[in-house]
This record gives sequence, C-alpha cells and structure tokens, in this order.
Amino acid sequence: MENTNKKIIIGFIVLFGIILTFMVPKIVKKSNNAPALLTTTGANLAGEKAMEAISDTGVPMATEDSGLQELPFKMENGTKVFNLTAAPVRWSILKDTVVTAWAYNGMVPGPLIRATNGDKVKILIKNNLMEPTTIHWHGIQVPNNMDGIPDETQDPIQPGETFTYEFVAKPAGTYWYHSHFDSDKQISVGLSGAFIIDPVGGLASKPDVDKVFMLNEWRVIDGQTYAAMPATGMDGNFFTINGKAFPNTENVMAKVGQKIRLRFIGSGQMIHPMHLHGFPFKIVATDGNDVPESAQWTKDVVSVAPGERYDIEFTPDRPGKWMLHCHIPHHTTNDHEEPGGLMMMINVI
Ligand SMILES: [Cu+2]
Repeated sequence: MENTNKKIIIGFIVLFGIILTFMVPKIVKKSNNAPALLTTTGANLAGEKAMEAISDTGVPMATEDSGLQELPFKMENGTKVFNLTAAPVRWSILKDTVVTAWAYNGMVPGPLIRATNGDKVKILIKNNLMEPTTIHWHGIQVPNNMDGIPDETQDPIQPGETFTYEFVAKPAGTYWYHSHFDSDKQISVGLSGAFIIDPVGGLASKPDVDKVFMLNEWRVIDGQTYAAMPATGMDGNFFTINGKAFPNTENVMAKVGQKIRLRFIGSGQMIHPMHLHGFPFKIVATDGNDVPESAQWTKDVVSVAPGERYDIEFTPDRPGKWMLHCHIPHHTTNDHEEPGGLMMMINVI
C-alpha cells in the first residue's frame, strides 16, 4: 500500500516535471513574443501623436490631378537643377474619396525625376510641412552626405528651410526617393516619388510603352486620413497605383506586338503580388539592376515588397482588356468593397 502511494506521488512529480519542462518555456516564449504594443500604451506620447489623424486644417485641395508628372529642370553650369516643395494637400484617390496627403509639388506620388546615367543633378527641397523632413535617394549611388539620414548624415530640414542635394545620377535603373524622417508616417501619407536614370542611348530592349507604377496604402476613417501602419494594427483600407484607386487608376494603352515595360515600385508598407492576366512577362530588372537574359524569370505574378523595384516586359499577341491587379484580394477593395484598389487595365488594340 505504502509502495503504491509512493508510486503515485513519484508519478505526479514526474508528470509535473514534464509539464514544467515543456509547457513553461512555451508560456514564457508566448508572452515574450506577444505584440505588447499593438497600439500604444498611452505613455508613449510620440507614438500616440504618430497615430493621430493627419491634420486637414487649412490644407488646400490639390490643383494637380495626377501624380508622377515628369519634373522639368533648368540647366545651370552643366547641372540639371530640379525643385521640390513638400507640403500638405488634399488629394483625390477616388471620385468620392479625398485623403490628406503630405506631397512633393502638390501631387501623389511626387514628380518623376528623370536623368541620364552620369548626369550631374541638384535637387532643392523646400520644406513647407509642419515637421522636419529629409530625402533619401533609394538605390542611387550618392555620396554619403547626400543620403538623407537625419542626425547621421545631415541635419533634419526644418519647416521653412530649403536643402540642396547634389550628386551624379548613377547607375541607370528604376529608383525612388522618399522621406527618411519619421518615415513610418511621412512615407505612408505621400512623401515619395520615382527617380528614373536612363542609360546613355536609351534602354537596349527598346520598349514601345514604358510606365512607372508606385503602390501605396491609405487609411481613411470617417473622412480623416491616418498613416497606414499595418504593424500597429492600423491597416490600410484604400490602396493606390500612382495615387489613384480603381476605377480611377490609369489604363495602359498598347497595340498587339508592342513591347510593354512596367516598372513597379513598392512605396508603401505592404507586399503586393501583382498579377497580369493574358500574358506571361519577364523580370528584366530588379532594384534598378538589369537581369541578364539567361537569368530572367518568366512569371505572371511578381511580389513587390516595400522598397523593391521590379521592371517587367511583355509583348501582347492578342487584343483585349487585360487586367493587372494585386493578388491579395483585400488590396483590390475600396474600404472593403470590390472592385477597387490595386487594379488597372492593359488595353490592347
Ligand atoms: Cu497588395
């Protein structure tokens, strides 16, 4: 009898030991990995502020109706001089949906800066925001003091100030520029644009159609704009290609047999697997670098992660209205209603 009791007690101790060995680390691990700050605690004032609605007080309606317009330049002593101004603007992403954006030159995305490999460029940025800012030239091989990192490579550009970035545009490829100050908010509400550096003599593949598409997310609740910060639970509920949601996205027009080059730029905080109906395409450049022909993947979906660029090329062999869209179905909705968001048509005649 005593032996049986001992056995039961030992059995319990062993069982308890097993539970301790296997369960406790899991419980501890789970709590270590828990998203402790899904929103903010309220003690983090800067965090609270970043998650507030973007102020629309006194913000004018945009006078431009499309983003990424090519930025004119002036030639000064062999240098191409471009001017940017960062300021808030009310921007229409759909007929009945207006966001409060922080924009370069009053458009979303900011202007398309175009240069030829080896050009000397100077870009003056005037800060008309209520907060400091800087610009990072993503992927372009600039000198370190032109890299746009606040407090590390330059002083933040204060409201009212102008800063001059100056570098040689190289190498050829698809690049983009964006704020590097409080980028969680500033990029999310519009402070980015495309920067294309053409090879001397143009692209070897000689496309007939060459378009840039910047992919973004927006969070609009009760008419107020918030920076879409998926990592905080502040998901986007609108999704844009070049600052417009479907059906207001632009269409690509082409003829059968023409070569089409599309350059995707992931300028938001989410990944977008872009799917083309009708034709496979080749990935001809990644992050501004040409892919050798023997290494070009043939695909009908390309996932564009934040910061990435993919240049694709294809030649339609039959006419039609061919859709191009993100394959995360939520991203093809406008505030949860399909169709919308990241959809557009390739109209081949
Ligand atoms: Cu998507």
